[in-house]
This record gives sequence, structure tokens and C-alpha cells, in this order.
Amino acid sequence: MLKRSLAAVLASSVLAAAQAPSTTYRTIPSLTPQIDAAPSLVPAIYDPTAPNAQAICPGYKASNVVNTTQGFTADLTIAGPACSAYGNDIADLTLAVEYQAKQRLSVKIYPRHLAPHNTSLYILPAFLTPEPSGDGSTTAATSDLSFTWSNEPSFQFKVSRVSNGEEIFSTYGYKIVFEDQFLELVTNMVKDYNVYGLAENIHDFRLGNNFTQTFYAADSGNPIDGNLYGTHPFYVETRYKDGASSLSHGVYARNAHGQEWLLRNRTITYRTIGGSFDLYFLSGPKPTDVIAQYQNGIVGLPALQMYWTFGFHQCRWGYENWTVLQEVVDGYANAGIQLEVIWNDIDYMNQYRDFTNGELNYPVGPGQEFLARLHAAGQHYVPIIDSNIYAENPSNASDAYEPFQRGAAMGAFIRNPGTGDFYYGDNWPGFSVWTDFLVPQGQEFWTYECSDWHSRIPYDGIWIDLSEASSFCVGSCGDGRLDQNPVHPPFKLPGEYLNVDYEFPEAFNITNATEASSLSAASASQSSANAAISTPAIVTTTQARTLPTPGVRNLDFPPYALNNLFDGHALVKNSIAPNATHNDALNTTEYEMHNLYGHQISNATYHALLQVFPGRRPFTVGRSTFAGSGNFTSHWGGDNNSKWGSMYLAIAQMFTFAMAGIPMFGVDTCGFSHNTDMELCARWMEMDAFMPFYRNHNVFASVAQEAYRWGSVAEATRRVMNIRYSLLTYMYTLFYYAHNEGETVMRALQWEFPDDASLAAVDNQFMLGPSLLITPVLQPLVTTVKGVFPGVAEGTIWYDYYTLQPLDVAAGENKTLDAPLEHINVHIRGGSILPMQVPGNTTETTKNNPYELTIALDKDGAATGSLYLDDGVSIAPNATKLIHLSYASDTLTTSLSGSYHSAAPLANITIAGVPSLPSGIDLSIAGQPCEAAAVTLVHGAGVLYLSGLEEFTPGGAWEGEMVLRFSF
Ligand code: MIG
Repeated sequence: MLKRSLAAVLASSVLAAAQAPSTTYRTIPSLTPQIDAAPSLVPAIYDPTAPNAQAICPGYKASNVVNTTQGFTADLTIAGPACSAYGNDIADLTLAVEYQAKQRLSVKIYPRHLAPHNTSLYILPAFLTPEPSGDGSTTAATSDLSFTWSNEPSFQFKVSRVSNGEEIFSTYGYKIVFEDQFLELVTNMVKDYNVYGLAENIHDFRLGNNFTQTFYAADSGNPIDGNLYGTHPFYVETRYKDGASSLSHGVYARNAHGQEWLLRNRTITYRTIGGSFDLYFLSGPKPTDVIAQYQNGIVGLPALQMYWTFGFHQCRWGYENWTVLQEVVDGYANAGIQLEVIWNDIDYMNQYRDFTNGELNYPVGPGQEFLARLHAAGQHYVPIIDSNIYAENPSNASDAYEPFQRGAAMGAFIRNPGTGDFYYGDNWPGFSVWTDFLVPQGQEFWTYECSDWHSRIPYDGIWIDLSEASSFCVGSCGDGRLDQNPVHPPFKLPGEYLNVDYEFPEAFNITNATEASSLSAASASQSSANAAISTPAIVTTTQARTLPTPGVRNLDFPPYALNNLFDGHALVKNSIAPNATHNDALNTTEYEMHNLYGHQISNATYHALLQVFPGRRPFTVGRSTFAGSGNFTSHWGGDNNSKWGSMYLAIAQMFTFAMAGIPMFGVDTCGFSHNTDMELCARWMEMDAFMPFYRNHNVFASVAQEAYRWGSVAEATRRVMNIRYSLLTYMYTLFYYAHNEGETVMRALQWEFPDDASLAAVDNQFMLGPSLLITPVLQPLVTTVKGVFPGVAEGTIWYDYYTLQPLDVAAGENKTLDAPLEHINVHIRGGSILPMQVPGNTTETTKNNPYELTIALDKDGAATGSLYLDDGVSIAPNATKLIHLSYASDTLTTSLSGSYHSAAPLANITIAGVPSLPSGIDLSIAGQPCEAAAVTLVHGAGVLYLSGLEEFTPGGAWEGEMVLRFSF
């Protein structure tokens, strides 16, 4: 009732706005930008006066070694006077070394006298992210890894690989520093080391030795080398031996605090602002072994995704109403391009409040009709949910917001320790609160709201945004003034200013010379108009480094200043402040939980969706992630740019998430910020067709970028979309192996060919599974692209995906390939069998279409592949089927396990690498000979085409084991 009267107010102001277009449709007070002012700090890594802990701290001495079942413990005692580098030294520590598995060694150093999970020295509990223990049997005698230590000059340790004695991690020559707000250790590294991972970063795949990874979740776009959304303190190091082999190992530091990894010449320095050292060393020896050991043994395997999530997704910020959404759905249909999922950004909400619908532009009734049509067409809908909850205006009854009321009554929101009331920050809706997922009522609240809203708007999955958690002001800025709500954020919204200054991609002035020149004229004349509505600059003070106070932690301004990328670098900038306090018994603070907020809200959303869709795999896409988030969420790369460089860096970002156990990853195709253009969008649609999560999304007020907006983009997309849909079953099978064994889906060339040192840094090409090599065009104005084709010296054959002709490429050659605008180079690795299906207009129709096999023979005339089938939605499907395909000695055989029934027949088989037309063919299914004369056989240019097979498998391609033998 109250809501309706608000709607009436809104409606009348919209009418007024329609009559007088110069007024905005509702006036809400704008917060001054000053509300986001924080003192400016000098990050420690750039502060010449910052203490050098290695120089001033005393280190520790180990004593009292006690053997345990799988290792030992020892006391570490501070070896001199406290140094108070950036905190209060902890004099007594425990060292615990455990040979947890043959391939995994754990080394923990933690305070000896403090109960675990003590809030003043927070030790990350296992319920937040897995903490593996020993397998009960491995010991130093059977481990791949060995641990050695010394007390001279102070406690130092090294981890070595037993097989060849090489040191993979060594603090020798450096001290252990352990303070309440600062921990440091330094490992020696080999020269020019090859280190990968440490997601999330926007950086080359091979991280190099001049890079600092800061982990402090930030609502910060895609800054090159700056901290952004996710924290995955895990790296893989590869060491190449004599040019012909390599060994890889991994290091995971289980700690969620703000932290920094300083990759430097011959060392890596690891620093955190709290917690403990909780290190895991993995022995590999291949990069993919390390990745599997990390996922399978430590953080957990990635969630299985629903089959339909591999279809194509369209999103944008700025879809004004259901009608526009319908137009986009129709636009794809009219262009003959598959669209599986339409998304909504914050536009659908009533004044940016979660779990509401704008009553004018996104009313519930018409929304239900829209969704019924969408679902009937086999399509899906995924809306955004922001991490903030609007705090209603207490002095305006018509501003009532029920989700806030319900959560407040449950005490489900994070608190301001200063007032004891909730912590009121600011985000899109105005002053807001954040759900506290450390207490059960947080989950209860979230589940209720997700279910309640689903009863009105039957969405199919949820997109979680702003989970760093982002706040647009410093501190609990809403205290005492919630009656100003709703307030306008302290900056202009996109669309509130003239957007002619939005940039276009590189070379737009060449590809679109006329438009570019008229835009630059418009830009000049309108920049003064923009200036007139610009907001005042924030005035800030500077603040010297804080000094440790005995017995007290400085949460908001810790003595060690992280290189947080926001202006002034303070931790209180642009997110809920470190001192914001949870309702759990320990009164855990955001100082400890900050990097886990996104992890927790994604987990809570997963569990909410389990209630909404019992038994069904939840589909959530989250922005801020932590080690282990892949168990329950997927991730998109966040706010990238419509720039060629941003497209290129997406590949490395994708690799790091594959390592982190979040294979369901994709970026905003065609670019999020700024305007895209035809050429960039065409190339990007082509590339991302091979990324697991394939979504086009962009910012409000930039040019529209649905794939049908330009003829060439539409054509490029149609071609590549049909390839993607043909390969859905291949991609789904890769996910099955990711979910079950920690195999990767998207792959760096280095992972598939770990012994080839020339591939150590390749991040402009990638593989999809073991069989497909993608060589995207990553620059404007070209019609060729260069790529490398590994394994050729050992006899690997690469077939062009389209012609099935073997590529003529020499070992080590950087091969130039034709790459007309509407074409992406895809090569099949000899030795592969690709299970495929005739592409339909949705994933569901594709799933029911006939199967085809593409067999690419290796130099020995052999190939293998596999195929996994289930119902595509259930967490625990009641039937599955795994099919192994193999070809050798001119014979294709299938082997089957499981009982899932797919009714689609097998229609065609195409075999590349066959020298001539066979003279005879024998086919048997389930031991029964078939009358193979009905099969059509055509041979040309080394390719054998079989068609007309469907009549032999009318009840389904995989019901009986098949033997297909050719004679020549
Ligand atoms: O403050 O919801 O990364 O994808 O379009 C910006 C609006 C909030 C950030 C997300 C972006 C989304 C945008 N959001």
C-alpha cells in the first residue's frame, strides 16, 4: 500500500517530466563528493621512509621439536627485542609441518598462546574456505617434497623436490616477521622465474619479476596491475630444464587479509596485514597437475553448471524497460543469432533497491508475461542483485522498504562499532546496509528475499555485483541522516552528462573517419556543457604512517599501507570500512572479512537458489571471489574497456581463473566501458565464443553493442555461434572433468605443452580443452594473425577447423594465418575426436539434435575423445553416461558407461587425415552387424565423410557400443 502511493508520486513526476523535459523525474538530494574523502597515505612499497622489516626485525629461533603422525611441530621464539615494524610482534609462535599427501606439504606458523580464531589475531576458520588436513599416511619418507630448516642466523626453512633436490621455496637468508598487523616472509627464486596465477589481476599471464600483486577487494574496473575484485593467493611456478622438459610446483597461502606479493628479481616477498602463515606446497610436476592438486586437494572442485548456461548471454546497463528487453530478444531472433539468456542490470529495480521492480518501467505483471514468453521459447533470464540493501527513510512512511525491515528485525546486517547500530554506507539506492553472512540470520534473510522475489519474477539465476563490498562513501556516512534517503550517489550517473567524450577503440578514426571527426567537433563544443554540471573535487588531507600501539590494532589505518589503488590508498575508500563489525560471537570485523565478502554472498546466493530450485544446480555469477569460490559460483571479469588491449588481457585473466578453480569465466564481450565499434566487437564476439561464460555487456550511455547492430558483427557472430553450439557437448564434457577431477577447460598452451619453453609466456592464443587451439585477432586494421602451433617437432598435426586440412607449419614457426574480419582461426589437434551436434537455436534444441563426430587423426592414424551426458540441470542426476571414443587401426570404437538416455541419433562422422576412400566398411552396434551399405562415404583432400548413419541409431547414438571398421 505504501509502495503504491510512492509509485503514484513517481508516476506524476514522470508525467511532469514529460511535459517539461528539462527537469529530472525525481529530485533527490545529492551527496557531496566530500563524503568519500579519506586521508591520503603513502603505500609502503613506495614509501622511502617505511621500515625494512628484514633489517630491523629479530626473526625467530626454533626449539622443542615434537614429531607428529605426518610431520612435526616446533616452538618459534622471537630472537631479540620486538621490532614493531608495522604491528606488535608476537613473541611465541608454533611451527607445524605436515606431509599431508605425496604431492602436498603444509607449513603453518601461528601464535602459540592464542586460541584459534581470536579476533585480535584472526586465524582463518575452515568454514570460510577449506583447510585440508593430512591423508593419515604420507610422511617425510614418502612425500615428493622435503622440508629442511635451520636456526642460523635465525629460523629459516626450505621446501625441496625430493626427486632432484631442487629448492622450490626457501626463506634462507631472510627472517620470519610475525606481528599482529604485519606478517612477512621472503623466498629466494631462480633467475627469470616463470610464475603464474595470483588472481585476480589484469596483467600478462607470465607475471614476471617486476610486479606487486595487492589483494584488497576493490570496486575498481580493470586496472592494469592494480588490485581489483578477487583474492586467490595461489601461484604455479614452472622451471624449464635443458630446453626439453620442465617441472612445475605450486604455492598457496591460505590467508584472507589484505596482502601483497612482491615479485622481484630473485625473490618473492609475501606480506599480509594479519592472520597466520598457512602455506601449502604442491609438487605437480606438470602445471595441470598443480592446478588439479590445488582444486582437488585444497579449495574444492568447481561447481557443475547447467547446460543452458553455456548458451549465449546478452546484457547491458541501460535496458530501460521490458519492451526494450523484448526488442533485444527479437533483435537476435530476427538476425538469426542464438540468444539463450537475456540479462537485466540495475535498471529494473525500483530506485536501485534489491528485490524490487520499478513499477513504471519494469512492473511485475508485464514482467511475468515477458518471462513466460521467454521461457516458452527455451530462453532464460538472469537479473543483477547488488550487495547493498537500501536503508529506508525512517521519517517517511511512504519510503518503507520491506527487505530492510525484515533484515533489521533479524539483526542480519553488519554494524558500526561506534554506534552499535547498523553500518550505513552509501551505494546506488542511497544510504545502505550490508547483510552479515557470518551469522545464520544473514543466510535466512538472503534466502527469504531471493525466494520471495522469485515468486513474483521467476528468474533463472542471479548476478551478484558490488560484492567487494563497494560503498560510495567513507565510513558509516549515513549515521544520523537516513531521513535524507533516498540520496543520490556523490557523483554523476552515466547519462546525466553528455557522453560524446566516451572513447572509441583504437583505429576508430581510420575505420570510421567521418563519424570520428564529427564526434570530435561535438565533443569540443559540449565539453563546456559537461564542465557546467561537473562535481567539485574532493579535498583530502595527507596522513603519515600510523605507528603500532601495544595491544591494539588500528583497523582502518593499519601501519602497513597497502597499495590500494584508490586515490589516497586508504582502506576506507570505496568500500565498507575495515572496522565495520559482524554480529558473530567474536565480533569479527571487515578488517578480517573484507576479501571474503564476495565469497560469502555468492555462497549465500548459491544456498538461496538451492531453496528456490530444489535439486537444481544454482547459477550465480559473482564479482568478488576468494580461494574456493568456484565451489559455488562463476565469475565475470568485471568492468573492462572497449579497447583492443582489454580484449587481449581477458585471455590471461581467464587463465588465472582456470587455475583458481573458477572455469566458468568470461568477460564483457565487446567491452564494458566506453564505446565499442564494429571491428572490435566482431573480433571479440568471435574470441569469446570459445570462453565458457559468453556474455556481451556494456555500460549505460555508450553505444549499443548487441551482436546484430552491425552487419559484419552479426555475420561473424552467426558463424562462430554455430560453431559454439555445435561444440556445446564438448564444452559440457570438459566441465564434467573440471568438476570431477580439477581438469581445466580453457587452457594456456603452456599447460598442454609444458616442456616447450617457448610457450612460457604465450597469452594471445588459448586452447579449449585438449583439442582446440584458438588464435584470435587482437588488433585493429589487420586481416592476418600470427600464431604458434606447438608439438610440431614431435609430430603434432594441426587441422584447420573449417577445411580440415593439415596446417603447413614448421616447428617453432610464428605462422601467419588469414583472418578476414568474419573469421576466427580455430585448429584441431591431431589425435582428437570432437563430439558435436547440429546447432539449434537454443541449447535445448541443440541437445536434441543429431550427433556428429569430427575425428582428426594424429601421425599414427589414431584419435581419442569423450562425451559426458546427463539431464543438464540436476545436482545429483539420476542417470549419467560417459562415452569414450577411440580410433586406431582404421577402426572407431565407443565404450559406454552409465544409463542416461539421449534420443538423438548419430548422423555423420568426418575423419581428417585419411589418405584414400576405403574399399569396405563394417559396422556393428551392441555386437549386432549393421547393413552398412546404406552409409554414404565421400572422400576428398584427405578427409573422409560418412553420412546417413542415423538409421542405425534411431533410438539414440549412445545406446550400444559401436565398432566401425574401414578396409582399404
Ligand atoms: O557501480 O550495475 O561491474 O557490470 O553494469 C557500477 C551497474 C555497478 C558494476 C558492474 C557492471 C554493472 C554496473 N555495476
